[in-house]
Amino acid sequence: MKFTVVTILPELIEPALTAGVVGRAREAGVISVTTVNPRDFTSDRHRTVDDTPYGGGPGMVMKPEPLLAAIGAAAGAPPAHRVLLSPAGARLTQGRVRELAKLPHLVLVCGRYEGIDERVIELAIDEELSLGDYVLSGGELGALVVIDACARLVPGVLGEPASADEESHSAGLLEYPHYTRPAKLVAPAPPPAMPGETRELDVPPVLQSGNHAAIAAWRRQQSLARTAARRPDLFAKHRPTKADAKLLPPHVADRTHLALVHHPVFDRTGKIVTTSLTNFDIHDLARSSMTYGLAAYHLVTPVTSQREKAEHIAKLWLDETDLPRKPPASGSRAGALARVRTADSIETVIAELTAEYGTAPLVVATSARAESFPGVPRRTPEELVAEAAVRPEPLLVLLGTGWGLADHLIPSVSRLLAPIEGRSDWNHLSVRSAGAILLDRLFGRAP
Ligand code: 21W
Repeated sequence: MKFTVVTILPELIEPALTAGVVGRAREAGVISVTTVNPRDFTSDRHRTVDDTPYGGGPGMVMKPEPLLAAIGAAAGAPPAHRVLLSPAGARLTQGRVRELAKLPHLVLVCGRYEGIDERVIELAIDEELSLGDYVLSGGELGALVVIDACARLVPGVLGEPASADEESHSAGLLEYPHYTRPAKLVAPAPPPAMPGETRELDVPPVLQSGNHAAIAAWRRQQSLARTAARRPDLFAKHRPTKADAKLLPPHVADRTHLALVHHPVFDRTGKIVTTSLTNFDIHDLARSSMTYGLAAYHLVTPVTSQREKAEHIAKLWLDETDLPRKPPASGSRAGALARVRTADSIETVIAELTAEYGTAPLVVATSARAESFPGVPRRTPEELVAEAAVRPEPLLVLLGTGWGLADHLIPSVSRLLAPIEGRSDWNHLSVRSAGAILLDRLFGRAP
C-alpha cells in the first residue's frame, strides 16, 4: 500500500515512520510513504503557501494554487483517494480504517494555519477525517495516525494477524487486562505509602490455572465490566451474546423496581407532606412498568387506607385490562398483579427487595431540582444502565409525587438521575409523564 502525504512540514512525517512495525514494513517494501510539499509548487520568491482570510478574522489560510498543484502531483491520474485531515471532518473509526486499508494508494492532505481555502476541498478532496474533539496545530499527526492504523492491516505488516474471528468477537468491547511473569510482583508501594514500603501484586489465579474455558470466561467478563465502567456508550451499543448473558446478572429491567413515593415529599411551600394516591398514577405507571418489563411497581404511602385503595384499583384494572390476556414471558395474571405492590415506606421496599434478592438494592432517585440530593453521584440513564448491568443488585428507582422527594430524609439514595428538561423554563411534568420518559431513556429500544 502506498501513502502520499501532502504537507508543508515533511520533517514531521519522515522520522515518525522509521521505527517499529511501520518502519519494518517500509524497509520490507510492503508499504511506502512519500511526501509532497506545496512549497515546491510556488513560483514567488518567498515560496508563499498562505494568505489572509477573506472576510477578516484571525490567522492565515492556505492558499489554493500551490495546494491544488501538490495534491494533483501526489494523486496522479486517475487520482487516488484524497483525504483531508481536518478538525471539521468525520471522526476516524476502525471501520473506516478497514475500508481505507483496502486501497492501493492513499493521499493524505495536511492543513496548517486556520485551514485551507474551501475551493480546494470542493475540487480535490474526497473525504475529510478528524481524530477527535481536541485541537491540534495541523493535520500531520492525523496523517501519521491514518498511516499507522492502515499499515497494520496490510497483509504482511504484522507478523501474525489476529484472527478475523477473534477481532469480530471482541469488537465493540474494551480489552481484558494482560499479565506476564512474575506471578508475584513485589514493587514499591505507590504514595501515600512510607518510603521503602512494598506491595505484592499477584497475577489473577484463574490465568495460572490452565483451564482455558475458565480463562476465556474471565477475560470476557473483564471486558464487559470494563466497558460498562469506562465506556457506557460502547456498552449501550453492545448486544450481549448468549455466552455473555451467562456471565452477566439478569437484564437490568428484569430486576428494576419503580416506586411512586407519596411520603416523604415536599409540598409547594417546601413542607414535608404525604400526598394522596391518584387513580391515574396507579394505572399509567403500572402500564409503563409492564411495557418496559420492570420487575415491579411499588406504591409507597404510610396511609393504610390508601394502600388498600391502591390494591383494590390495581386488582380491578388487572381483572379488566386486556394486558394480562397475553402475559409477558415471565408472568401470568397473578404475576402481573404481583407486579403492582404497596408499601408503607421506602425502607419497607428496601427491606423486601433485600430479602428477595439477597442483596440490598441500588437506590436511584429522580429529581426535577438540580440541587437536590447534594453529594449523590449523578448518572445519565446510559451510565446507570451500564453500571447496573455488571452489578448483581436490584435497582430501586424512586419517583416523587407532590413537589418532589424530600431528599434529606432519604439517605439510602446512592445515585441520582438528572431531571428531565424540556425546552422551556416551565418544568412541571406530571410524575407519570416523567416516569414514562425516564423508563424509555433507561430501557427503550431504538427502532
Ligand atoms: C485546528 C485548524 C483548529 C483549524 C472556529 C474557528 C487535523 C485536527 C487537525 C486546526 C482549527 C484533526 C477556530 C482533531 C484537529 C488539524 C488544525 C480551527 C479555531 N474555531 N483531528 N476557528 N483535531 N488541526 N481554529 O485539530 O488540522 S485532523
